[in-house]
Amino acid sequence: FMKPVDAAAIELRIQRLLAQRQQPRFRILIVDDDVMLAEHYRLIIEQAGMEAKVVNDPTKMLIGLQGFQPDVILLDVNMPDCTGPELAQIIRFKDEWLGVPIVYLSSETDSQRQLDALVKAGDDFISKPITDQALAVTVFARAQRARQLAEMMTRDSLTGLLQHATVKERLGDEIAKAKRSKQELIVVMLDLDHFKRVNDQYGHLVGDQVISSLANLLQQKLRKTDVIGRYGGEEFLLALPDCSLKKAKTILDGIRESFQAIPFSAQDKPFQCTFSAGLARVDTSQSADENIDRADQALYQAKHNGRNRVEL
Ligand code: GH3
Ligand code: MG
Ligand code: MG
Ligand code: MG
Repeated sequence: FMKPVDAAAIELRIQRLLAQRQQPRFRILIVDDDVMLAEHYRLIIEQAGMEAKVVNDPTKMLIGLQGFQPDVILLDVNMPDCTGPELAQIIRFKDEWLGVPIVYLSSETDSQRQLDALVKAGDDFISKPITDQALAVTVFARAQRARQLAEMMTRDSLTGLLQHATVKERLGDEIAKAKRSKQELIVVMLDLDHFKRVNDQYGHLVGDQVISSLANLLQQKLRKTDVIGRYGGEEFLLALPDCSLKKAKTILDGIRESFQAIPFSAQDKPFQCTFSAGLARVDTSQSADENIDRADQALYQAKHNGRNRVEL
């Protein structure tokens, strides 16, 4: 009864979409005890330009999840040893998988049992038979939505930079990487100078524009591998991998000079804005917080020494 996979047209469209957005391919975890069927789904999904991983033994699903980080889980309902809804409940217990959409794909036609499955855990129910094209498009749409939401959670809405918790997490990752590679890693705390005055004189909206401008400048001037986050209101946290203290100081001084040269204006009055920054070389035996703390102390020195400065 299996039709040949006919997804070439979708694949082209989806590949083009992905290329435009420059994001990694969507990852789909297929959990189904039927080996032939699971392979068929895998083929459809791979031909539509997504990555697929198959788990046939439901008790091995958690192992399948490890390291794969799926964007969508396609879950069979009726399996030996463990049912789909039972698996879905287990997945939902783990914080790290909380946001991953679970889509049942089953020939279960009893609508009460379909509802029971969704009430237990899960997000959607695809009833078979379904065309290859509809399956590919449904999975793709789900994955795209999940990525958008995940992206929204990690980004600050004003600047598009990583938000507080995410940038700290990423700093932790970079510290682990630096420990392995034995490369130097620099952490930077950056804070706008006398920013209360900007808000008081020109209003909060203008203040927001200044914050966005600095965020844009940081993204322009730093490398793709550098980590840039909005740590607090007008505070930024940076992690610069494979960088010496001396080089980081030169880079930050360059950004500092570019920033103070930006001609802001409000109420027909031109004004300038500056920031201070504190740098610290990461000690990989210390936690992210301890390293941030040392950058913060250097920032305090920069403020103390007159602002519009970068201190080590
Ligand atoms: P300092 O040079 O010592 O840092 O002086 P400061 O005035 O910048 O002092 P501080 O860092 O303590 O104050 C930060 C101010 O930034 C307070 C708050 O009104 C403002 N601020 C914080 N977040 C935002 C934001 O998202 N938008 C705007 N417009 N202002 C903000
Ligand atoms: Mg089955
Ligand atoms: Mg501040
Ligand atoms: Mg400030």
